[in-house]
Amino acid sequence: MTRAPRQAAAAALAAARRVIPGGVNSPVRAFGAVGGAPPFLVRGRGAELIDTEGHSLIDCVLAYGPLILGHGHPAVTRALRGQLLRGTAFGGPTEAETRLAERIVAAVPSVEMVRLVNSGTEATMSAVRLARAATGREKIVKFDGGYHGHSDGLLAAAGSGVATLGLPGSPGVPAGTVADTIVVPFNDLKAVEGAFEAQGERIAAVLVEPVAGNMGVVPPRAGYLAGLRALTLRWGALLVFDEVMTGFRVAWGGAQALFGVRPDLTCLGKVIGGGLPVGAYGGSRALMEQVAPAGPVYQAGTLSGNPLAVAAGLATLEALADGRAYAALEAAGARLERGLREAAAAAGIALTVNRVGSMLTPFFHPGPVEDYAQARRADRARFAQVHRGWLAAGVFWPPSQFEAGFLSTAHDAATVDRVAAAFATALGAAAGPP
Ligand code: HOZ
Repeated sequence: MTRAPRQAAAAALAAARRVIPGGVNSPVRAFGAVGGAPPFLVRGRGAELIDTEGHSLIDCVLAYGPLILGHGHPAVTRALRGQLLRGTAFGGPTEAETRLAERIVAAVPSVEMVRLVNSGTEATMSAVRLARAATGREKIVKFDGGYHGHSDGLLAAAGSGVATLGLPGSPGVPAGTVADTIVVPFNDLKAVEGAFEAQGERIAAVLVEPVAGNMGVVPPRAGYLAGLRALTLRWGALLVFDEVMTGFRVAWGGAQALFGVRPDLTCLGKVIGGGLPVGAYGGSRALMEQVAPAGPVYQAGTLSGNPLAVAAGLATLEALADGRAYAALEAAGARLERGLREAAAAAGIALTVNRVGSMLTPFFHPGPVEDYAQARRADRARFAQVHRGWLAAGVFWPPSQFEAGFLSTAHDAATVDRVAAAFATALGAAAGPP
């Protein structure tokens, strides 16, 4: 594929930087970890994105996960168009909110009631508040490299953009706020046991991405999630699954359906909004009825349950509900994993591909990659070099070692093979020292 020089993107980034911090509205998008300017995007269709320079890109970012059906899926577009004509915000309840909640309750094993919010960040911070209120305890256990949005208490040792920028945390977060956050390594039950032995009576909840997705994809070891369930039950703490990334992505019903472990609270986002801003948290009736106005735990939002977001989310879940999409997503993910492995083997480069269904991360590391410390040992200079080659060959992959790549139902076998072939080309070009 011959590609025009990326001058327009550089100019667009320079213009954006004059009025937006770093030129982007979410840090990873600035391409700081891989170099160069990000493509400025104009439109998407299926698995394809078009940038301002007219380049066609295979989209493996998919808005960082929401677009499980690809861009412009007819059912989602139809639902959005219909809702657009009826109104975009009402400040009062709609029946569609109940239908989306019913869908979520029917699908997610541990959820009996659910509250819609506007983002994953809101979902996790609200779930933490509820966990603290329900237990009367203050401390939260989270995992090194786990990312749960940008609320103060959860920015300790965080993944995603915090990891990408190599930040220890964030100025502006009061020391007292993170003092109640206990950070332990992911996939290490002994470390969690140690935290409970040290301060078990004070721990309100363990907050975990059941498949870590913000240190790159790191699946749970066999028995790990069940072990967290047993420990939290033993100590009277709540288990909170942050399924913002995995919910309706790795399986209908999320990671808790896939791994057969029921948390007390579940945070959702991304796929349940079909590409519009949304989040949700849910759990047992007894817990959720503590949320205002049913109970005293306050949480609110002007645009919560927004009709457009709900319409896109409902249309997306309806398209996924028969479960057939998950078989196709698994096949596409397995095909890409195989393609990446074969390309690396042919180039003689050590590669570990971590994957659960249609979310995956290549680490230039002999492996295993089972926690954030191991993810950090991957060769990020080579990742950056390959990322540049991938982009030059027409593949839009998340510009960070610590983000997940995604596939959608619009990524057919030929498209997946093009992503793998572009990876092989990029690897060949990057075979020398990075
Ligand atoms: N933290 C988000 C995904 N892990 C990044 C989203 C974005 O930059 O758009």
